[in-house]
Amino acid sequence: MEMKTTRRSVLAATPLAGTPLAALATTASAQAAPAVMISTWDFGAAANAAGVARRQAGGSALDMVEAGGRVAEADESNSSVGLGGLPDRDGRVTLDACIMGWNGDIGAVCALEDVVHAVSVARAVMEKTPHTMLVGEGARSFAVDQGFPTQSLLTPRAEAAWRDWLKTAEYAPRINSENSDWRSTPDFRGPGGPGNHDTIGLIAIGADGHMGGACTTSGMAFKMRGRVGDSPLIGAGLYVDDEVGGATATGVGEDVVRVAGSHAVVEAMRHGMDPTAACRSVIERLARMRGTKVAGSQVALLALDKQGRAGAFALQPGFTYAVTTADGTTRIERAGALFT
Ligand code: SD4
Repeated sequence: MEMKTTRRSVLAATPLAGTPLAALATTASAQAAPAVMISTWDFGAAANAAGVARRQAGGSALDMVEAGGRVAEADESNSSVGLGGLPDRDGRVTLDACIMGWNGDIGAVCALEDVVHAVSVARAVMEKTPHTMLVGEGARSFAVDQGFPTQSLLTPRAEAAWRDWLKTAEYAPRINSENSDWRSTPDFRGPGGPGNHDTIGLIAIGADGHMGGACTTSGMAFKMRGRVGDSPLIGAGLYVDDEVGGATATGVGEDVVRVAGSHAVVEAMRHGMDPTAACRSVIERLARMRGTKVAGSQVALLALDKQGRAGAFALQPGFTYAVTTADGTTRIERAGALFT
């Protein structure tokens, strides 16, 4: 089935008079046709297309999110997932990923090197080992044993960006930097451009009605060697509960971990909030906890409930996400934000 993508700015950041923290509410997603797949950023449209194609062939939610994650991982122009991801300070690309099924099956890899499809390695950890997470050299050895091909993940463009970064070697994550930071051509600037990619988190409802999710990333650009963010951590970068729904996160992983962001969103939905309200409640909790320490950080949370309602909320404006229905129609939505 042909995939249709339409752009719809559902939310716009509007300051509330006299309020330093301007928050937005959304009802648009709740009124839309039920979604079967959501993923972070505009780039999620291509991932969702691959995922929903799997669903239309009878695939499970795990099949959908793995297929979607692989699209992002294989895309060299994507600077924060898989091949072409920006490296750590030592110039090494290290991948974090996790996957979670409807029945609590989980698998994850951290600091995986030389293997493009970290999400598939995470799935193999889940399905073929007695464990839930493998890291570093152990993760790489396992992947090789499983037949995953190896290659350098550092593309010439990512290496050039790293060498440029080394001139100042300042480490200060910038808001939504993955959308525009190091890309030099106009095509890579701003939401909606073909280079508008980021860490990808995906939640899906499979042909069998069960839910699943995945998250895959090369992590924060120029991170310290050995640093692990939220993305491979079940409960932080991803959580799925088949009775309720699933959630995923993007942005500064350290801040997502502090509030166990994705799990907190799912629990808020369990207690009756719709996905947007649930995401907003956790963003507000983070802001209360950290105050000015998160004033310059981006954290975005994205959720899909069991009814197919999608929603998101972020600390800062600029977070977009892709929502796809069973017929393959995708819309890009813009999340509300706490700060303006
Ligand atoms: C991390 N959350 O490693 C990831 C990075 C990310 O957009 O999402 N960047 O902290």
